[in-house]
Amino acid sequence: MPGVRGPSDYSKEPPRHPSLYINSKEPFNAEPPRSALFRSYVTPVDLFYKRNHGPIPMVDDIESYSVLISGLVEKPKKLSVKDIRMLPKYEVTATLQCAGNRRTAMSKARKVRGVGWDVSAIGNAVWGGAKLADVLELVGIPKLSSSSKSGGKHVEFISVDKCKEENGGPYKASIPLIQATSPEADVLLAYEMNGEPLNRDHGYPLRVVVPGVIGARSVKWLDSINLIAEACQGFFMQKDYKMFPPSVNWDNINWSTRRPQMDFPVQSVICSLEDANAVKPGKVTVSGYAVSGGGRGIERVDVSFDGGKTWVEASRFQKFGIPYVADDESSDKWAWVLFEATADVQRSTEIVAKAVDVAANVQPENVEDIWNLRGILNTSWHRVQVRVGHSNM
Ligand SMILES: Nc1nc2c(c(=O)[nH]1)N[C@H]1C(S)=C(S)[C@@H](COP(=O)(O)O)O[C@H]1N2
Ligand SMILES: [Mo]
Repeated sequence: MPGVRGPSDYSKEPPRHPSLYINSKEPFNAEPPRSALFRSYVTPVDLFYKRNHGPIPMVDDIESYSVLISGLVEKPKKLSVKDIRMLPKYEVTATLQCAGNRRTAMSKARKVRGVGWDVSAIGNAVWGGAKLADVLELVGIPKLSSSSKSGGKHVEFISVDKCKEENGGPYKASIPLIQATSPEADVLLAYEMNGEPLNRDHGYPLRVVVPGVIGARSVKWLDSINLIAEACQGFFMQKDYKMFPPSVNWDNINWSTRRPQMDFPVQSVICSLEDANAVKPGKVTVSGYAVSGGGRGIERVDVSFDGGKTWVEASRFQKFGIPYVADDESSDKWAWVLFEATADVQRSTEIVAKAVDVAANVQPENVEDIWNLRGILNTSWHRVQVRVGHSNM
């Protein structure tokens, strides 16, 4: 494995920000406090959630690092970091969201299996790197191909981390070739995050970023790329990150009946309040994030200050001073929007948020209706309780 290797224990983990909430120490899974998310449109790297399945890989010698592209390609090739940096550089602002975001709330409805996450297994970053569509041209696959000449229809990304789900093998995932070779899909081999070289936690020296798709497909510490006829058969594609109906349990599950989850659905979360809060009577301003998969913009965010009986429309924004218009050229199509709404609150109540994307998809009202045994894609209306105290607060 040229240049990058996956350790077999946790003795060489990188330093991390002390304010992260740690959901699991080994492998390291952590998310920032809610307040870190709505404070800035671009999430600082040290506060960006970290989702791992094994010890963090290390680079001993960046000069010897290369990515091998092989499989069903006419011209297999090894690419060094230099080769990749020689391609045109793109900066894509994209929100990465773990499919397990808000799992803890789903497990309160009924038990689910998986790492518990509050609402911050999500972050928005400016990813810098080469487009995968340009990289694949170097091995003879033209733009907008759904099949290579030798029958490759999927692009598999293989890492070097040692994951117990893969019996000590590396993390891997794939996307369809048509998405990989479409310049519009903005799939990157990224070497920068927020203008700095990637750090170890987020995939140094090179990671895949698949905008609009659950985080699980954005493979970190890329070692090789494989052109294959069928989707990747790895654990994380076939035995995890699939959405099942509420009737499926661990006794009757048949993994092969479902497709690997790709795009995520419309989501919104209030980040300025915790699940339960005490406030003084008067004006309450709530803020948070809203995002949808597949590059669909956010058409509207509705906020209710009375448990969902009546709604006000929140204001939406991305970049300072530029009005957000869903699907307009001026907006970042792969990125979240932040929202804000204010109301006069005199009584204890439940505050609720729900977003609508440009395809008019709406978040489901209740978590029970979308419960699934792996606890993925909890996009139910986000609710927080506020207790209003009139004296001695
Ligand atoms: N090699 C590798 N890539 C990986 C993972 C992993 O464990 N190993 N986790 C995936 C999952 S489930 C998510 S949500 C994102 C998290 O990326 P981040 O840690 O940069 O936030 O990385 C994805 N890529
Ligand atoms: Mo994830």
